[in-house]
Amino acid sequence: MKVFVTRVIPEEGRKLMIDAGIEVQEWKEKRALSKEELIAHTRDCDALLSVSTRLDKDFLHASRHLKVIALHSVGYDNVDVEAATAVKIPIGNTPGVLSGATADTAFLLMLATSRKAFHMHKSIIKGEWGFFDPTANLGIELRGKTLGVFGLGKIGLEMAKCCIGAFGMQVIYHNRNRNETAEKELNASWVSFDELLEQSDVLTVHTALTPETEGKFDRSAFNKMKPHSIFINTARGAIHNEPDLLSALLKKKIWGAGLDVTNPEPMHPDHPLLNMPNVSVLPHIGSATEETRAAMSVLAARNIIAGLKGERIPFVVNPDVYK
Ligand code: 8YV
Repeated sequence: MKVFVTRVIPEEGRKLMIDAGIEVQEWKEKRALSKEELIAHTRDCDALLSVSTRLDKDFLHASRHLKVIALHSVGYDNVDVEAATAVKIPIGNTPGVLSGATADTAFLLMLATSRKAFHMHKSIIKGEWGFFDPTANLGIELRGKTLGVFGLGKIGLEMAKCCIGAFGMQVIYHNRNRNETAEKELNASWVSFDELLEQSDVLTVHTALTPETEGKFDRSAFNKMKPHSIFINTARGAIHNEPDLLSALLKKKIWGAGLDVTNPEPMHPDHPLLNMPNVSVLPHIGSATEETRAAMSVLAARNIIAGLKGERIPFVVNPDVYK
């Protein structure tokens, strides 16, 4: 049995597959594969372990011989899941193990933005640490403020816990369905989307990218937010409209923004958001810790091993494939 892996992954996951008797063929070049290359490389493989690779209908139809596809991510917006189900390929993801690391990144962006930390660091490098002015470089404080979570699932819950523990923030959230565990554990209140926009001092996005959430944070949403609010997105860049975000910041409709995800990725190095004092941008490193990436590779490997044994994969995103 042979698996094609679209990037070099942590040793933990690779070893698990090798120990299970699977031949592991990794794509070692530092560039993404084209669709044609991906089809060609998976042609003689039984499984695919996919890292940040678009798997569209054409690819899935051309690769219907695959017994399983494991993603090295919790998000599966990169995959045409309906097409995978139609050709009976189970798709697996890596839920849970990256919640802490991703929430840490959201917290880091919130705090860095509130104190203009990225901008201040750049100003030292530019030789601008000069005369002390008590009215300059002022940030805003987070103690006792309201955290609004858009998509209170595992990651949102971790972020909310950090914000309560560090700053005693009140938590409000908007989900399609109420999260009663979070309501009990965090004393969080469900609010409508408009109320979330109007009441949050920090609004943090932790939802999946779906047709319903795509472009959700646009001009009309930013216009409803508080002028002193901070917008944080560590989920997917396509959930916010980037030109509308830029314009909301320039027009002071909101105070600041922290992004680990942009639209498109990578963000262009000349993008104006990168030079705004109240904006912090990171290059999609939410899950990038040694511990989390190792754990993700292990879950992905477990999906591959089960799929190749003909068993139900443990973290399936399209359970209909087993009907
Ligand atoms: C992944 C992510 O590491 O898991 C996700 O959904 O966004 C990331 O943390 C990245 O997409 C690479 O697979």
